[in-house]
Amino acid sequence: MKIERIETIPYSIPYTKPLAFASGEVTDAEHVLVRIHTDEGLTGVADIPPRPYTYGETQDSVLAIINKVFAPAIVGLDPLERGKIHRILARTVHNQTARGGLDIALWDIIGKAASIPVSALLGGYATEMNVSHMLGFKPAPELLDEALRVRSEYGITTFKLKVGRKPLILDIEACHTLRDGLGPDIDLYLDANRGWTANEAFEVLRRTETVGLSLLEEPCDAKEAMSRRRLVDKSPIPIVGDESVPTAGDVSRELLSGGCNAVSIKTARSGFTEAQQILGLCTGLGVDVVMGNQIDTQIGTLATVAFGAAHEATSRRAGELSNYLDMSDDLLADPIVIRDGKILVPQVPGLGVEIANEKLERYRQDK
Ligand code: MUC
Ligand code: MG
Repeated sequence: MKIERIETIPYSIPYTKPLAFASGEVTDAEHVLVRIHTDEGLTGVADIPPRPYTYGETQDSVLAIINKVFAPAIVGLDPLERGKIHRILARTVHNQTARGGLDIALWDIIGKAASIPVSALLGGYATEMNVSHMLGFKPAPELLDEALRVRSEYGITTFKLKVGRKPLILDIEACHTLRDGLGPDIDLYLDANRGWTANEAFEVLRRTETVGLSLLEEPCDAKEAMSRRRLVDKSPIPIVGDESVPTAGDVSRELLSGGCNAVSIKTARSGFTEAQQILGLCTGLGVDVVMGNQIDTQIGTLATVAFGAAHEATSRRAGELSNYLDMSDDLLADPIVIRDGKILVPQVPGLGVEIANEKLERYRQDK
Protein backbone atom coordinates (compact mmCIF):
# COMPACT_ATOMS: atom_id res chain seq x y z
CA MET A 1 0.00 0.00 0.00
CA LYS A 2 1.27 3.50 -0.84
CA ILE A 3 0.23 7.03 0.12
CA GLU A 4 -1.00 8.38 -3.19
CA ARG A 5 -2.26 11.86 -2.34
CA ILE A 6 -2.87 14.09 0.68
CA GLU A 7 -5.90 16.33 0.48
CA THR A 8 -6.19 19.40 2.73
CA ILE A 9 -9.55 21.17 2.85
CA PRO A 10 -9.96 24.44 4.79
CA TYR A 11 -13.45 24.92 6.18
CA SER A 12 -15.28 27.14 8.62
CA ILE A 13 -18.29 26.35 10.83
CA PRO A 14 -19.61 29.01 13.22
CA TYR A 15 -20.10 28.39 16.91
CA THR A 16 -23.55 29.05 18.34
CA LYS A 17 -21.85 30.02 21.57
CA PRO A 18 -18.22 31.24 21.41
CA LEU A 19 -15.81 29.76 23.94
CA ALA A 20 -13.78 32.43 25.73
CA PHE A 21 -10.76 31.67 27.88
CA ALA A 22 -7.69 33.49 29.19
CA SER A 23 -5.53 33.02 26.09
CA GLY A 24 -8.18 33.51 23.38
CA GLU A 25 -11.70 32.99 22.07
CA VAL A 26 -13.16 30.68 19.43
CA THR A 27 -16.16 31.95 17.45
CA ASP A 28 -15.74 29.81 14.31
CA ALA A 29 -14.12 26.44 13.78
CA GLU A 30 -11.68 27.50 11.04
CA HIS A 31 -10.09 24.10 10.66
CA VAL A 32 -8.49 21.92 8.01
CA LEU A 33 -9.85 18.49 7.09
CA VAL A 34 -6.99 16.22 6.03
CA ARG A 35 -7.52 13.07 3.97
CA ILE A 36 -4.67 10.71 3.15
CA HIS A 37 -5.56 8.64 0.08
CA THR A 38 -3.81 5.35 -0.69
CA ASP A 39 -3.38 3.45 -3.93
CA GLU A 40 -5.54 0.65 -2.47
CA GLY A 41 -8.56 2.91 -2.13
CA LEU A 42 -8.34 3.31 1.67
CA THR A 43 -8.54 6.88 3.01
CA GLY A 44 -7.51 8.12 6.46
CA VAL A 45 -9.26 11.20 7.85
CA ALA A 46 -8.44 13.71 10.59
CA ASP A 47 -9.47 17.18 11.68
CA ILE A 48 -6.83 19.86 12.28
CA PRO A 49 -7.70 22.78 14.59
CA PRO A 50 -5.12 25.59 14.25
CA ARG A 51 -4.72 27.48 17.53
CA PRO A 52 -2.50 30.53 16.97
CA TYR A 53 -2.53 31.53 20.66
CA THR A 54 -1.33 28.09 21.69
CA TYR A 55 0.96 26.75 18.95
CA GLY A 56 1.36 29.68 16.55
CA GLU A 57 -0.40 27.78 13.73
CA THR A 58 -3.10 29.24 11.48
CA GLN A 59 -5.36 27.62 8.90
CA ASP A 60 -3.02 28.98 6.17
CA SER A 61 0.11 27.72 7.91
CA VAL A 62 -1.41 24.23 8.28
CA LEU A 63 -2.26 24.15 4.57
CA ALA A 64 1.20 25.40 3.61
CA ILE A 65 3.21 23.04 5.82
CA ILE A 66 1.25 19.97 4.71
CA ASN A 67 1.01 20.84 1.02
CA LYS A 68 4.52 22.20 0.59
CA VAL A 69 6.63 20.31 3.13
CA PHE A 70 5.00 17.18 4.59
CA ALA A 71 3.04 15.80 1.62
CA PRO A 72 5.90 15.93 -0.94
CA ALA A 73 8.12 14.12 1.57
CA ILE A 74 5.76 11.26 2.46
CA VAL A 75 3.69 10.62 -0.68
CA GLY A 76 4.83 7.28 -2.09
CA LEU A 77 5.60 5.74 1.31
CA ASP A 78 3.63 2.84 2.80
CA PRO A 79 1.36 4.11 5.66
CA LEU A 80 2.71 1.19 7.71
CA GLU A 81 6.23 2.65 7.53
CA ARG A 82 5.30 4.82 10.46
CA GLY A 83 8.80 5.08 11.89
CA LYS A 84 10.12 6.36 8.58
CA ILE A 85 7.25 8.80 8.16
CA HIS A 86 7.71 10.19 11.67
CA ARG A 87 11.42 10.62 11.14
CA ILE A 88 10.63 12.75 8.09
CA LEU A 89 7.90 14.77 9.83
CA ALA A 90 10.18 15.37 12.82
CA ARG A 91 12.67 17.24 10.63
CA THR A 92 10.25 20.19 10.80
CA VAL A 93 9.89 21.85 14.19
CA HIS A 94 6.59 23.07 15.68
CA ASN A 95 3.45 22.69 13.46
CA GLN A 96 1.95 20.50 16.16
CA THR A 97 -1.63 20.12 14.95
CA ALA A 98 -0.61 19.65 11.29
CA ARG A 99 1.68 16.79 12.30
CA GLY A 100 -0.88 15.40 14.78
CA GLY A 101 -3.59 15.31 12.10
CA LEU A 102 -1.38 13.41 9.67
CA ASP A 103 -0.55 10.84 12.33
CA ILE A 104 -4.23 10.32 13.20
CA ALA A 105 -5.16 9.94 9.52
CA LEU A 106 -2.39 7.34 9.11
CA TRP A 107 -3.74 5.34 12.06
CA ASP A 108 -7.21 5.55 10.52
CA ILE A 109 -5.81 3.90 7.36
CA ILE A 110 -4.06 1.23 9.41
CA GLY A 111 -7.26 0.44 11.33
CA LYS A 112 -9.23 0.22 8.09
CA ALA A 113 -6.56 -1.98 6.47
CA ALA A 114 -6.63 -4.33 9.49
CA SER A 115 -10.45 -4.10 9.83
CA ILE A 116 -10.01 -3.18 13.50
CA PRO A 117 -11.11 -0.06 15.44
CA VAL A 118 -8.05 2.17 16.02
CA SER A 119 -8.90 2.25 19.73
CA ALA A 120 -8.48 -1.54 19.87
CA LEU A 121 -5.17 -1.28 17.99
CA LEU A 122 -3.90 1.38 20.40
CA GLY A 123 -4.71 -0.56 23.55
CA GLY A 124 -8.30 -1.76 23.64
CA TYR A 125 -8.76 -1.05 27.35
CA ALA A 126 -12.39 0.15 27.23
CA THR A 127 -15.11 0.80 24.68
CA GLU A 128 -16.33 4.11 26.11
CA MET A 129 -15.11 7.28 27.78
CA ASN A 130 -16.61 9.45 30.49
CA VAL A 131 -17.11 13.06 29.41
CA SER A 132 -15.91 16.21 31.13
CA HIS A 133 -17.57 19.48 30.06
CA MET A 134 -15.61 22.72 29.66
CA LEU A 135 -17.19 25.94 30.91
CA GLY A 136 -15.87 29.14 29.24
CA PHE A 137 -15.84 32.68 30.67
CA LYS A 138 -19.28 33.78 31.84
CA PRO A 139 -20.86 35.35 34.93
CA ALA A 140 -21.16 32.80 37.76
CA PRO A 141 -24.99 32.34 37.61
CA GLU A 142 -24.80 31.60 33.86
CA LEU A 143 -22.02 29.08 34.45
CA LEU A 144 -24.18 27.28 36.97
CA ASP A 145 -27.17 27.28 34.60
CA GLU A 146 -25.02 25.73 31.87
CA ALA A 147 -23.54 23.10 34.19
CA LEU A 148 -26.99 22.12 35.52
CA ARG A 149 -28.38 21.86 31.98
CA VAL A 150 -25.41 19.77 30.77
CA ARG A 151 -25.69 17.47 33.78
CA SER A 152 -29.41 16.88 33.33
CA GLU A 153 -29.29 16.63 29.51
CA TYR A 154 -26.16 14.47 29.13
CA GLY A 155 -25.48 12.99 32.56
CA ILE A 156 -22.09 14.73 32.72
CA THR A 157 -20.72 15.11 36.26
CA THR A 158 -17.19 16.42 35.60
CA PHE A 159 -16.63 20.09 34.79
CA LYS A 160 -13.55 22.08 33.84
CA LEU A 161 -13.95 25.78 34.53
CA LYS A 162 -11.96 28.26 32.47
CA VAL A 163 -10.37 30.79 34.81
CA GLY A 164 -7.47 33.25 34.71
CA ARG A 165 -9.65 36.37 34.85
CA LYS A 166 -8.98 39.58 36.74
CA PRO A 167 -10.09 40.58 39.28
CA LEU A 168 -9.54 37.17 40.86
CA ILE A 169 -12.86 37.36 42.68
CA LEU A 170 -14.66 36.60 39.38
CA ASP A 171 -13.16 33.12 39.26
CA ILE A 172 -13.23 32.56 43.02
CA GLU A 173 -16.95 33.35 43.08
CA ALA A 174 -17.58 31.10 40.07
CA CYS A 175 -15.90 28.16 41.86
CA HIS A 176 -18.04 28.61 44.98
CA THR A 177 -21.24 29.11 42.94
CA LEU A 178 -20.64 25.91 40.96
CA ARG A 179 -19.85 23.81 44.03
CA ASP A 180 -22.79 25.20 45.99
CA GLY A 181 -25.18 24.69 43.06
CA LEU A 182 -23.97 21.29 41.89
CA GLY A 183 -23.30 19.63 45.23
CA PRO A 184 -20.38 17.60 46.55
CA ASP A 185 -20.45 14.76 44.02
CA ILE A 186 -19.28 16.51 40.87
CA ASP A 187 -15.61 16.69 39.91
CA LEU A 188 -14.63 20.33 39.40
CA TYR A 189 -11.24 21.52 38.15
CA LEU A 190 -9.74 24.68 36.69
CA ASP A 191 -7.78 25.80 33.64
CA ALA A 192 -6.28 29.32 33.71
CA ASN A 193 -4.51 29.18 30.32
CA ARG A 194 -1.60 31.16 31.86
CA GLY A 195 -3.90 34.01 32.88
CA TRP A 196 -2.47 34.50 36.36
CA THR A 197 0.91 34.86 37.99
CA ALA A 198 1.97 32.05 40.31
CA ASN A 199 1.20 34.26 43.31
CA GLU A 200 -2.29 34.99 41.99
CA ALA A 201 -2.81 31.26 41.57
CA PHE A 202 -1.77 30.75 45.22
CA GLU A 203 -4.34 33.31 46.27
CA VAL A 204 -7.11 31.60 44.28
CA LEU A 205 -6.15 28.20 45.73
CA ARG A 206 -6.24 29.66 49.23
CA ARG A 207 -9.65 31.29 48.71
CA THR A 208 -11.16 28.14 47.15
CA GLU A 209 -9.78 25.71 49.73
CA THR A 210 -13.27 24.61 50.76
CA VAL A 211 -14.51 24.10 47.18
CA GLY A 212 -12.78 20.75 46.69
CA LEU A 213 -11.11 21.34 43.33
CA SER A 214 -9.31 18.37 41.80
CA LEU A 215 -6.79 19.92 39.36
CA LEU A 216 -5.39 23.30 38.32
CA GLU A 217 -4.21 23.53 34.69
CA GLU A 218 -1.67 26.05 33.35
CA PRO A 219 -2.19 28.58 36.18
CA CYS A 220 0.68 30.79 34.98
CA ASP A 221 3.31 30.76 32.26
CA ALA A 222 5.55 27.72 32.71
CA LYS A 223 8.43 29.80 31.36
CA GLU A 224 8.41 31.69 34.67
CA ALA A 225 10.16 28.59 35.94
CA MET A 226 11.03 29.52 39.50
CA SER A 227 7.61 30.76 40.60
CA ARG A 228 5.88 27.94 38.74
CA ARG A 229 8.06 25.35 40.48
CA ARG A 230 7.23 26.87 43.83
CA LEU A 231 3.53 26.65 43.00
CA VAL A 232 3.78 23.01 41.88
CA ASP A 233 5.71 22.21 45.02
CA LYS A 234 3.26 23.83 47.44
CA SER A 235 -0.11 23.32 45.72
CA PRO A 236 -2.46 20.89 47.49
CA ILE A 237 -3.79 19.75 44.09
CA PRO A 238 -1.90 18.62 40.97
CA ILE A 239 -0.80 21.36 38.55
CA VAL A 240 -1.55 20.20 35.01
CA GLY A 241 0.68 21.09 32.07
CA ASP A 242 -1.23 21.65 28.83
CA GLU A 243 0.15 24.20 26.36
CA SER A 244 3.54 23.98 28.10
CA VAL A 245 3.82 20.28 27.18
CA PRO A 246 2.80 19.71 23.54
CA THR A 247 5.59 17.19 22.84
CA ALA A 248 7.10 14.23 24.71
CA GLY A 249 10.30 16.26 25.10
CA ASP A 250 8.37 19.12 26.71
CA VAL A 251 6.63 16.66 29.03
CA SER A 252 9.89 15.18 30.25
CA ARG A 253 11.46 18.64 30.72
CA GLU A 254 8.49 20.06 32.63
CA LEU A 255 7.97 16.97 34.80
CA LEU A 256 11.66 16.62 35.64
CA SER A 257 12.11 20.33 36.37
CA GLY A 258 8.95 20.53 38.50
CA GLY A 259 6.97 22.73 36.09
CA CYS A 260 3.91 20.48 36.43
CA ASN A 261 2.93 17.22 38.12
CA ALA A 262 0.04 16.15 35.87
CA VAL A 263 -0.32 16.28 32.09
CA SER A 264 -3.08 17.04 29.62
CA ILE A 265 -2.82 14.79 26.57
CA LYS A 266 -4.35 16.19 23.39
CA THR A 267 -4.44 13.98 20.32
CA ALA A 268 -5.00 17.01 18.04
CA ARG A 269 -1.51 18.27 18.79
CA SER A 270 0.31 14.98 19.49
CA GLY A 271 -1.37 12.52 17.15
CA PHE A 272 -1.64 9.02 18.60
CA THR A 273 2.01 8.12 18.19
CA GLU A 274 3.48 10.93 20.28
CA ALA A 275 0.49 10.80 22.66
CA GLN A 276 1.52 7.21 23.46
CA GLN A 277 5.08 8.34 24.17
CA ILE A 278 3.71 11.05 26.48
CA LEU A 279 1.42 8.55 28.19
CA GLY A 280 4.37 6.18 28.70
CA LEU A 281 6.39 8.93 30.35
CA CYS A 282 3.49 9.84 32.64
CA THR A 283 2.55 6.32 33.67
CA GLY A 284 6.22 5.44 34.13
CA LEU A 285 6.68 8.35 36.48
CA GLY A 286 3.33 7.89 38.23
CA VAL A 287 1.87 11.16 37.00
CA ASP A 288 -1.86 11.65 36.39
CA VAL A 289 -3.11 12.45 32.91
CA VAL A 290 -6.30 13.98 31.56
CA MET A 291 -7.51 13.73 27.97
CA GLY A 292 -7.80 17.37 26.90
CA ASN A 293 -9.77 19.11 24.16
CA GLN A 294 -8.24 21.36 21.51
CA ILE A 295 -11.74 22.86 21.02
CA ASP A 296 -12.37 19.94 18.74
CA THR A 297 -15.11 19.16 16.27
CA GLN A 298 -16.88 15.80 16.44
CA ILE A 299 -14.18 14.38 14.16
CA GLY A 300 -11.47 15.48 16.58
CA THR A 301 -13.54 14.25 19.50
CA LEU A 302 -13.71 10.74 18.02
CA ALA A 303 -9.91 10.72 17.88
CA THR A 304 -9.67 11.67 21.57
CA VAL A 305 -12.25 9.01 22.49
CA ALA A 306 -10.30 6.37 20.52
CA PHE A 307 -7.08 7.18 22.36
CA GLY A 308 -8.59 7.81 25.78
CA ALA A 309 -10.60 4.59 25.85
CA ALA A 310 -7.61 2.58 24.64
CA HIS A 311 -5.62 2.91 27.88
CA GLU A 312 -6.33 2.43 31.56
CA ALA A 313 -4.55 5.62 32.67
CA THR A 314 -6.44 7.84 30.22
CA SER A 315 -9.75 6.22 31.20
CA ARG A 316 -9.41 6.96 34.92
CA ARG A 317 -10.60 10.54 34.59
CA ALA A 318 -13.36 11.88 32.37
CA GLY A 319 -11.97 13.25 29.09
CA GLU A 320 -12.81 16.72 27.77
CA LEU A 321 -15.07 15.68 24.93
CA SER A 322 -18.03 18.04 24.71
CA ASN A 323 -16.78 21.32 23.16
CA TYR A 324 -18.44 20.37 19.87
CA LEU A 325 -21.85 20.86 21.51
CA ASP A 326 -21.41 24.62 21.02
CA MET A 327 -20.91 24.34 17.25
CA SER A 328 -23.78 25.17 14.88
CA ASP A 329 -22.98 22.13 12.71
CA ASP A 330 -20.28 19.52 12.02
CA LEU A 331 -18.86 17.51 9.12
CA LEU A 332 -19.54 14.14 10.74
CA ALA A 333 -22.37 12.22 9.05
CA ASP A 334 -23.60 10.43 12.23
CA PRO A 335 -23.54 12.83 15.17
CA ILE A 336 -21.81 11.71 18.37
CA VAL A 337 -24.19 10.82 21.20
CA ILE A 338 -23.42 11.61 24.84
CA ARG A 339 -25.56 9.42 27.10
CA ASP A 340 -25.18 8.86 30.86
CA GLY A 341 -22.09 11.07 30.68
CA LYS A 342 -20.33 8.75 28.21
CA ILE A 343 -19.32 8.51 24.56
CA LEU A 344 -18.97 5.06 22.99
CA VAL A 345 -16.06 4.11 20.74
CA PRO A 346 -17.50 3.33 17.28
CA GLN A 347 -16.98 -0.41 16.76
CA VAL A 348 -15.97 -0.12 13.12
CA PRO A 349 -12.61 -0.39 11.36
CA GLY A 350 -10.49 2.77 11.76
CA LEU A 351 -11.81 5.75 13.70
CA GLY A 352 -15.41 5.63 12.50
CA VAL A 353 -15.25 9.06 10.83
CA GLU A 354 -17.81 9.29 8.05
CA ILE A 355 -17.88 12.73 6.39
CA ALA A 356 -21.21 14.24 5.30
CA ASN A 357 -20.29 15.37 1.79
CA GLU A 358 -23.06 17.93 1.45
CA LYS A 359 -21.85 19.60 4.66
CA LEU A 360 -18.26 19.60 3.48
CA GLU A 361 -19.40 21.31 0.26
CA ARG A 362 -21.32 23.88 2.28
CA TYR A 363 -18.51 24.80 4.69
CA ARG A 364 -15.34 24.37 2.65
CA GLN A 365 -13.54 27.62 1.86
CA ASP A 366 -11.41 26.55 -1.10
CA LYS A 367 -14.02 26.89 -3.83
C1 MUC B 1 -7.58 24.08 26.96
O1 MUC B 1 -7.56 23.06 27.64
O2 MUC B 1 -6.74 24.94 27.20
C2 MUC B 1 -7.97 26.48 24.92
C3 MUC B 1 -6.77 26.80 24.36
C4 MUC B 1 -6.22 25.61 23.88
O3 MUC B 1 -5.14 25.46 23.31
O4 MUC B 1 -7.02 24.58 24.15
C5 MUC B 1 -8.22 25.05 24.73
C6 MUC B 1 -8.64 24.24 25.90
MG1 MG C 1 -5.83 23.80 28.88
